[in-house]
Amino acid sequence: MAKAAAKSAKKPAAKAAPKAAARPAAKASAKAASKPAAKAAPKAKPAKKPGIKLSMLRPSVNNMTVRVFARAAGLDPTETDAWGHTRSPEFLARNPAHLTPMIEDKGLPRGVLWESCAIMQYLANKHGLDKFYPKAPAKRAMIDSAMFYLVGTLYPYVARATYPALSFPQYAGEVGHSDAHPDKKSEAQKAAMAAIAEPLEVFHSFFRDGKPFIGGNHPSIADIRLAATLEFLAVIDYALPKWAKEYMVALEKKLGKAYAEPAGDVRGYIAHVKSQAGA
Ligand SMILES: N[C@@H](CCC(=O)N[C@@H](CS)C(=O)NCC(=O)O)C(=O)O
Repeated sequence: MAKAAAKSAKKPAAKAAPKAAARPAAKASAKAASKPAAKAAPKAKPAKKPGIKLSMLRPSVNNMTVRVFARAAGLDPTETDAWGHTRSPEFLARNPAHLTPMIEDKGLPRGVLWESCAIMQYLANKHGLDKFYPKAPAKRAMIDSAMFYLVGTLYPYVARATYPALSFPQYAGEVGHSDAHPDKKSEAQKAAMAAIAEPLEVFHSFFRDGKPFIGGNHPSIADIRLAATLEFLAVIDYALPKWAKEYMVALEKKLGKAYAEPAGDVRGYIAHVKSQAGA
């Protein structure tokens, strides 16, 4: 992954000043002056969800998944860019898998957690975010099935098809990682690209099953995981089916800035590698 792209990623916009500061002070009425001031009960503030500490890499869709979820769920992530640090002794001491996204949380037995889907499941469980991860066992099982199917089947195809174009390291034991002839590597990449269509259709026909999202009318954590994954396909100009394009637009519309901001980092990186390839 190019450092330049990671560095050039935009900073989150400065937070708007709290509303209360902008309000004019309430005028003291004559009535209030004559009565002993009954103290107004302080307005109950909606409980603020605690922020999360997230180590991440901006160009990665695995990371984008958790970055989108954290924002959409109002978890106010404090993000640390782990670019160039994932294999440092300090990082490895906490996370021997050297993988991001990684959250830190005192409640966890080992203090940290990696794997995008496990992180979303944990945070949804911890904060009761049933909207993103339904509690009902059968509904929840469908979300889990969609996510495991994505990580176990769709993502490896997406990685084999896109990583060469993204200049990401490929997995040991695969043609793309070997010293095979470039023609063989290109053949393997094309085969992976062709294989994407089948699992993609399964998400549409089976998991969505006529609903706007896998989660129904509201996007679930499986939807965030799927849409983020599909972002990578732009690097190979993959011709997404119409439903998938509309699905991604609908998800972004529903989640707004929570989706657009982390997606902007991935899209920025893709634009960067494409411009390098065209140069
Ligand atoms: N299945 C994992 C994949 C995580 C992953 O592959 N992370 C990569 C970035 S895309 C990483 O952190 N690599 C850094 C390294 O291996 O040192 C997930 O969904 O979180």
